[in-house]
Order: sequence, then structure tokens, then C-alpha cells
Amino acid sequence: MPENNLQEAEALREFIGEENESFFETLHRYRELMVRYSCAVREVRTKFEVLNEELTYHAGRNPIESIVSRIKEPMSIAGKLKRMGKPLTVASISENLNDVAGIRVICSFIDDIYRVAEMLSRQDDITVVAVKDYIKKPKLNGYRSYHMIVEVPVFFSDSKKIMRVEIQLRTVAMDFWASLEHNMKYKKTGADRPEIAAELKSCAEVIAATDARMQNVRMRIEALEKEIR
Ligand code: 0O2
Repeated sequence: MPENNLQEAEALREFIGEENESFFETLHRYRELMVRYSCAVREVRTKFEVLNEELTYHAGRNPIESIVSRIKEPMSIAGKLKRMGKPLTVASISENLNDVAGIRVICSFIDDIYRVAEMLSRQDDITVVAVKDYIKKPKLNGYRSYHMIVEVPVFFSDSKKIMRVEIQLRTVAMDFWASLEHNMKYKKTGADRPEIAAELKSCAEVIAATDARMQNVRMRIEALEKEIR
């Protein structure tokens, strides 16, 4: 732990008082776990950045438009554990949740998603725990994305930890829909009314069709370029 974190931990221990040592221990272990998740996110993010740089060099276009990552907020962690009926303990977090560390990879085209997902899966320090293909099988509301849960080893000063990371891969267009739909659902008012749900689903279908057409245009351009060469 860096010196300033150690000092902060000591100050916190003093503030909490000896009689509340178990509370301090819990906080300390929680923060330590979050540091581990944050390092795991960095490892996986770097892997995607490396793939993107190499593929851009060879193909002259970037398959990844952007990458965002986050560590789940304490309230969301507690809320999810409660919904699952699991204990609210630090150990329970890594035992029961797969999405504390999350990375969203926004790709240019649908085939880029499968390409980079496959390349990541082939790396020998990555274990794919689960895949949900909401592109081939969209959710009923129209949501599309390719989800993976992977395990990655992270080397710390005195140990190696296997950490789980949730990866969501989607196109710019899928991300546009999911972000707006998420915001509207979050604000609630009328979001689950049948006519609103139907309209959102219809938008998702238009977007999916446009994604397919854009990929087709790119492939036609690539074919024409090959003919000219
Ligand atoms: P947040 O705030 O984005 O993290 P599991 O984790 O496998 O036990 P879960 O959580 O249903 O079960 O997994 P799933 O289906 O893979 O979905 C996880 C995440 O995908 C969600 O995380 C969202 O980020 C995204 N997602 C799934 N369905 C939808 C959807 O219908 N609309 C939008 N906009 N996003 C969706 P969280 O934890 O719900 O939220």
C-alpha cells in the first residue's frame, strides 16, 4: 500500500477506535478488494488497447472506437447482493458478483466485436467463464451487446489473484441505444408502458439494420480496393 494510503488507514483506525476494530477491518478489506478489481480492469483494458493498436497498424482502421471502464459503486454492490439473497460481506462480493469490474468496448462494426472477443479469448492468461451473445439473440426489449465474463491473473507484491471482469462489447450504434434506454429506464416515468417499450424496440431494430448495412458498405469498399490493387 502506498505510504499516504497507509497513513490514511491508520488515521481511519484511530478515528473508528479500538472498540470498532471489526468495522475497520471490513472497510480495509473492502478497499483492498476494490484496488484489486481496479488493477484487473487495467490489465484487461491494456489487452484491448494493444489489440487495437496492432490491428490499426495492419488494417489501417481501428476496430475499437473507445473503451470505458468502471468499478461498481458500493450501493450497487450491496443492492445486487441483497436482490440475490446473498450475505453482505466482503467475501460474498467476489464469491457472488461477476461484474464488480466492468469494461465496455465500443467497436466500429459488428464483425470487429467478434474478432476482438476471439483474440482476447485466445490469450493464454485469460479464462472465459461465460458468454452472453445478445447480438445473435437480442433481449426482448431490443438490447444488443456481446457480454463476456473473464478471469485474469493479477500479480501483486506478495500474491497472484485471479480476478473476474465483465466485458461488454458493442457497436457505436448499439451503445447509442443502450445509453439512452438506460437513462430513460433510470428516470422511470412511463418507461415500461407497452407503447414506449414497443417504440424503443423498434428503434433498436432500425439501429441493428443500420449496423448491418454499414458493415456491408465497408466490405464492398474493401472488395473494390482489392480489385483495383
Ligand atoms: P450497470 O449499472 O450497467 O452495471 P449476471 O451479472 O449474469 O448475474 P445480469 O446482471 O442480468 O446477470 O447480466 P447481463 O444480462 O449480462 O447484464 C449485465 C449488464 O448489461 C447490465 O448491468 C447493463 O450494463 C447491461 N444490460 C443488460 N440488459 C440491458 C438492457 O436491457 N438495457 C441496457 N441499457 N443495458 C442492459 P447492470 O448491473 O444492470 O447495470
